[in-house]
Amino acid sequence: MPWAEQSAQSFGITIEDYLLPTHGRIQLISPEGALLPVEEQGSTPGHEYPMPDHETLLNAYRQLVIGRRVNDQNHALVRQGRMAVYPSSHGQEASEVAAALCLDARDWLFPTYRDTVAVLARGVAPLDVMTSFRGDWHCGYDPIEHRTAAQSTPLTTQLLHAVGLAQAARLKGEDTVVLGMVGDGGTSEGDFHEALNFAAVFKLPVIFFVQNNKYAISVPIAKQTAAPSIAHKAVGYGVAGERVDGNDLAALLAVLGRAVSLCREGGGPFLVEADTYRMQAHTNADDATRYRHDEEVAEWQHKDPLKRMRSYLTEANVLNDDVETEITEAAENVARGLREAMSVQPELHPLELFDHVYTVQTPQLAAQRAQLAEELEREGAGS
Ligand SMILES: Cc1ncc(C[n+]2csc(CCOP(=O)(O)OP(=O)(O)O)c2C)c(N)n1
Ligand SMILES: [Mg+2]
Repeated sequence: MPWAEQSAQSFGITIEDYLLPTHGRIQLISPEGALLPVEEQGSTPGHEYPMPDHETLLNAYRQLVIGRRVNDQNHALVRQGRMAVYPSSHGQEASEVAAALCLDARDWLFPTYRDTVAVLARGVAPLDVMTSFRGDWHCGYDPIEHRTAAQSTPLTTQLLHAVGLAQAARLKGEDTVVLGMVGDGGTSEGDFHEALNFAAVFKLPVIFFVQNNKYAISVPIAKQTAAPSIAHKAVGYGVAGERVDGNDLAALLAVLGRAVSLCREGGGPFLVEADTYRMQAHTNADDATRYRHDEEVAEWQHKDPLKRMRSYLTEANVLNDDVETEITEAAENVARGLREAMSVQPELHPLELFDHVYTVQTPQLAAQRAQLAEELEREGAGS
């Protein structure tokens, strides 16, 4: 029996009900921080998700606070001219943190340029993550050591790499789960469809995690797709899709956690769409006021993932002033480290730009390298 039918049967539902996302989306905690009654969680048969335990939530909340602080610190460093570019995930931190924490050390994460907070939550040192955004080096960490690919700027290429890695891991007999991150705009790329189809046909343990933050730079989601939701796209490939409140850390951990378990047991791939919002401009090169209204941003302010989790954990007596102070101090330490490191000018070697692009350099690159070497020498001679 095909694997999806088997999973559907284990939940006591039809294959269609298994592959299609729940009606609406999964949400466990209200924007005010209250645990929602089961009938308001958006769950339908086979799409029920238990609440993660307090220890898991507190650990994730800590990453959320650090992630928000790093987002805001980096935003400031760019404005001060100390960093080249920073695509902030302010407002999306719950999705970022959950993407990393649902995985084990043996798994692999494939992030985009927006997913710095996920890479941090995966355990990569903050300064190493920021190296590429400063323009100092292609990638500041060792992808193999952290089982976290370099953050991808070419849209959606990372999903093909994610699928390829999952296939390779299977051939090696490993039980690795791979999570590939992508934005709403990225789902319009051919690579998205190819990656999903390949993963589905070969039943690979890949989670396609789409952060639908409503915009691809200035292009709104309504101009991106006519599908009822991005999660609905999964069914066309025979992949199970789920839609989750992307600002609800508890719901994200529950949905992604189950997707990881099912993938590990051979029930993958999965597509999870997080319903979230980009609170700041696309990058420092973008003026968001030119294509969206303040009222829309204010509406999402109300759904802030951090405030929601803080309220819930405080009400549950898991978080108190002492714990909150300790977490805030940890976040401040990370921010201070970033500020100090970005105030020092590293000595860079421009010619290194050409290294590691290809194993064997193309004649064109060799010529460009020679040209730059000559220009640098001339400059040096003149100074
Ligand atoms: C292949 C490719 N085409 C175009 C671009 C330019 N580009 C950079 S970000 C972006 C928008 C992507 O939007 P989305 O996938 O929703 O991610 P978000 O930035 O919202 O996180 C575009 C078109 C690119 N980086 N790569
Ligand atoms: Mg987007």
